[in-house]
Amino acid sequence: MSSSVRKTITASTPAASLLTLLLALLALAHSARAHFTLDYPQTRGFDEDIESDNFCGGFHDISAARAPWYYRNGPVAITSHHDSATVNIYLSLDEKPTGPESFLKTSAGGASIPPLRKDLAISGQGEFCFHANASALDVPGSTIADGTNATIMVEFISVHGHLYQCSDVRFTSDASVGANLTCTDSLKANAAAAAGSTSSTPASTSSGGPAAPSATAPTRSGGSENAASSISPSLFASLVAAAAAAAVASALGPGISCLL
Ligand SMILES: [Cu+2]
Repeated sequence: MSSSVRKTITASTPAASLLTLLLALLALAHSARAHFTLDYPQTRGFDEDIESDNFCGGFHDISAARAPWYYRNGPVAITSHHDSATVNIYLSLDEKPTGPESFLKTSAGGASIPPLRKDLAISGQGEFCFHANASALDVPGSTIADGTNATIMVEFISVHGHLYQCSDVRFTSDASVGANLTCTDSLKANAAAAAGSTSSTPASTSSGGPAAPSATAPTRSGGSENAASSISPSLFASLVAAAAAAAVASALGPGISCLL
């Protein structure tokens, strides 16, 4: 937080002191919230400041160790820090993807690669998990089998634009890999209907997924913001609405405030 902003809001009234406290808590909450994270399979890396880089959220190098991933219907788990978002899951079959185009076409032969999952509309903050079936993809000239190296890229579209995370994996046909995750495709009803009617979404109908209107995931927001909210929800809301919008935006820098 810049000193000029802090000075402006640190007037000597109790309300201003409370506002200062709230802004400090909000700054903490922001750093803990971080748009979205890829939780499984393991992300290449996460930096919220460069997560909008459409090549793996700014992490361009292959991970030292690939994670085994059940390619016939494996889980992809994220945590969303926004109330609503749309998720796409892409796949590259290149040994070393060189850019976002590696997730659209193979480098050898230029065959197009359909998305693993597309237009997954999610509602509510917290953990979400989707199944994806790479074995259902038709990619001429490429082998999709046990032992194939691949990279998964998750695109998360929210009020903060398009954000990306990648995971380097090695396909396994061992269904027990990742099976310890509780993975239910928690999509909004409208997204489920859309996915169900999209024949080009190969993985969407496996395990009866999209038709189940399991609606929204439970809201699990970060501890910092909960602490701030519990001071007084209505005061919190009005202070934030009146003053924090401008102050937090300028204090935290352009473009990235999870509260705006
Ligand atoms: Cu965000």
